[in-house]
Amino acid sequence: MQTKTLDNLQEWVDEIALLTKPDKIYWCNGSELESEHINNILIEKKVFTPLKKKPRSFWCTSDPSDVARVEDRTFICSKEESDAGPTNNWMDPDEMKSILEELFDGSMNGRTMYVIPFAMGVVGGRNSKYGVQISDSPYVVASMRIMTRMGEEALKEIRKTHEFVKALHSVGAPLLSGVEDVTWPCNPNKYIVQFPEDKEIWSFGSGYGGNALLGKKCYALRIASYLGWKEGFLAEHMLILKVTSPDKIINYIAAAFPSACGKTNLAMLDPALQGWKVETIGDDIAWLHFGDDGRLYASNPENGFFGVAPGTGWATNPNAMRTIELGNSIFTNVALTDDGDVWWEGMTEEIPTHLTSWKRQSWTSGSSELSSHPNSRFCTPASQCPTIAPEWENPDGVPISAIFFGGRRDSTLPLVFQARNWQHGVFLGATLSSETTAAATGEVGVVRRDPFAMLPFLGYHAGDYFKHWLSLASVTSENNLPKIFYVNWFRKDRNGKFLWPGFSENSRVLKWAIEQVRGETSSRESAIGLIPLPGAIDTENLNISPELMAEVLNVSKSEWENEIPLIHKWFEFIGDKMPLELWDELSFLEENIASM
Ligand code: OXD
Ligand code: MN
Repeated sequence: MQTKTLDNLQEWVDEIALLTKPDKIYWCNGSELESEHINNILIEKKVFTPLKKKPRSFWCTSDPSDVARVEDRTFICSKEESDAGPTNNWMDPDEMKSILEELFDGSMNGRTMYVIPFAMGVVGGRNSKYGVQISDSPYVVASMRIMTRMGEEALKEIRKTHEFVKALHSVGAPLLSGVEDVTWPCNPNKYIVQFPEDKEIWSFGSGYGGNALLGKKCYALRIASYLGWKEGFLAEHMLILKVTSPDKIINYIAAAFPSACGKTNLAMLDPALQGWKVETIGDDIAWLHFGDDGRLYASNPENGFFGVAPGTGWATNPNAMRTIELGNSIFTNVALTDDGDVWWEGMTEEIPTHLTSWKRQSWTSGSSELSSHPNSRFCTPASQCPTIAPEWENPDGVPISAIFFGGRRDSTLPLVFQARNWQHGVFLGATLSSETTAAATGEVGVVRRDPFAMLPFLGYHAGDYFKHWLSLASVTSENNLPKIFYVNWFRKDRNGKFLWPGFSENSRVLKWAIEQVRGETSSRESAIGLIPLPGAIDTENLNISPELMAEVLNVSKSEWENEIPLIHKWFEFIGDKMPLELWDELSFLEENIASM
């Protein structure tokens, strides 16, 4: 006999089939055989080009208009507008559903509708959650198999738990009979819609990962952040790493940086410092739950990495390179080499003389165009990463001792500083700012507030979210909570040159933060928080002068005088729900800067 949930699932699948009118329905089981079958469909349709140089790996290019997340087409349709807040697009859920129903009507005509059961987190884990994505894209099926735990096991758990998020996706390109398909069907009219109270996602018109792999941003961040608010956990845009110091003490660190600001690189860091070891737990999303001991434990709900390709190379992230060398990967919008491998800007020092560009055009070195789109991606299994920590699938997660917030700022924010306490740390998260990147459509390089690096991923009102963060201090003692740090790898000198070398040298900042966590204090109070004392950051074997270190750690009165009005404006934009505690923090900062 079928359980109620299975009936509900079947009912939902029937209802969506009636609406979208596919030619066929296929339930995914996640097997190897199925994967081969899906890949063969994609090869036959010329969507996938198998790589000669990497096993079970494929080159793929999108429609040039469908290359990034579409934030202006992303909606949080809570019942009340005041629950979506000023940082989200909102529409009344009934009104939105009627628009979507019209768009989805017949949208899968001529295509196969895939039913994709998946788990976020390990199947059966205490904090894991489940979903079923319906999609008309075999590219989505192949990618979901890498990025989530997809198939039979997840379905069994859905039968047991009676809980799943309904995640509906269509590329919005019905295929008329006799008409030849394009390699990347999509629709210029895009909608990425979350209904948090109904635990539903409706995504229309795009095949790009952040818009179409619904377990990732739509579920594990937007829907899960709302669930976290209601259920008492956090769903965050954070990497998770494990650091082992030379004395074999282990610390776990979570770090929130906006999209395309180096989370994957930090998560797989090869430390420049002798005797230090970094291992990877996750590179993009962390769910944080309180353990029985009152500490925060982080787990990575994903199963793969969907990393930005350009800038990932043997010099900057050798562990990501080793991960993809093992194959089983999908490369989208990068360049194809003449001998059947992939290449992108920043992969190797030597630039190939000839490539096929992401636009499928012949490309020669010296060309004024980039060979790969700046937001081109590799999609690869996390288990293949040589630095993956053995506990990355620990269902209860790992205890976090420090949280880093950071962005891409060419001035004002020093290389690193520490919050005085939890409330101050929440202020640092709430005021996080960064220059925009190619991960979303729109202008690149514009400074914007990106609170907790969650601006595009908040499933509810930003003011309520800040309150939720503040409230954690009343659940446990301050001592149990992670210490909070703010980092900026991207500060530049007057000539526009980066002041800090970054990448493996960032291990020096990790070391200082861990010393702070361990109470081996080497900092001083400044107007903005605790700053490393001169010489406290280990610069051994690094060719950097004390003067340059002072510049990269400088707190400039005039730069902060320019910054404070921007924070003011931001808090006013959040409106009545902006917590008073954070206004107090701003006043304190203002007084501190004034008296510098
Ligand atoms: C991502 C993003 O793809 O943040 O991780 O856009
Ligand atoms: Mn991300």
